[in-house]
Amino acid sequence: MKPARETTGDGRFARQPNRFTERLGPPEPGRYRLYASYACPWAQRVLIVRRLLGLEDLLDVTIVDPIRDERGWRVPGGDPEYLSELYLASDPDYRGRCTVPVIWDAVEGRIVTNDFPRITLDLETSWSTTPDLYPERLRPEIDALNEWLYHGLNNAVYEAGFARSQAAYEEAVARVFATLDELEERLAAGSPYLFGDELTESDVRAYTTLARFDAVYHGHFKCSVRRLVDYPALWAYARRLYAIPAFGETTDFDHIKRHYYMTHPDINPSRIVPVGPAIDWSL
Ligand SMILES: N[C@@H](CCC(=O)N[C@@H](CS)C(=O)NCC(=O)O)C(=O)O
Repeated sequence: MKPARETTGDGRFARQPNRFTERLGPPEPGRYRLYASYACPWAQRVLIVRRLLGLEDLLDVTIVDPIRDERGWRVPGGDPEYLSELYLASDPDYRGRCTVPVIWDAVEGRIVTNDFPRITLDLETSWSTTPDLYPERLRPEIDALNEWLYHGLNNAVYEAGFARSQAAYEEAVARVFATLDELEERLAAGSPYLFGDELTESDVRAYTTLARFDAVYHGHFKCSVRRLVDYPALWAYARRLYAIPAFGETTDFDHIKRHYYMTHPDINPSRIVPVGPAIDWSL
């Protein structure tokens, strides 16, 4: 993290805006490449949706090395060597963090988008609607739930972990657990997914944070009031999603743990990666 630029006066983490926000055009084989990390919850969303929609032949993927150093994400195989080269090729004045997920246009030789909340929605509406992960009749409700999930869970765990004051940390943690409590209640009513029997974009967004919760957010980001496994309905829901290949096969706990524990030296200066937790994700 780059705390100085993204920390407010009262110690809150304020995420940088997304620099590249162009909408994705229609698919063209060989043209677009996704750069993603298995460690990153925002990038895993795109990996899940790509797989659910069967877009493997339309959207190429490069998985970056999970360990980031001061030069940022490294690309195994070395073309380019660092993700930052793509950012600078697209905008030589770019000074922000060079983040995944990002979509590269190989025809024009530039980044189209690193606007993570928009990428999956574009794939779901312009690339394939089978299955329909963003059904038109549910869009207002999905959008509202996604906003709530972002502020209460997806981004709130980062706000807890990257807080630079006790007050900012405590406020974020309270939001995280209020959100988990409410999700537990919603799922305890008996539906398999957040919108009943239909798997939607909201499930993808909830999942990538839940999958990391006990492995890294509980310890590394100090979201330690309760664990995911302490919530019966939520834990069953997370495992139900994990059992779907698009979710389970893009979940790499080794990348997740090594990335978080080895890449934020101000939070974990020893860079030692915990051995546990021993959790059985099978149904
Ligand atoms: N694009 C968003 C979210 C994506 C994001 O934060 N990705 C992280 C990984 S989870 C990343 O690539 N970080 C690179 C860095 O901090 O240098 C942002 O700029 O904050």
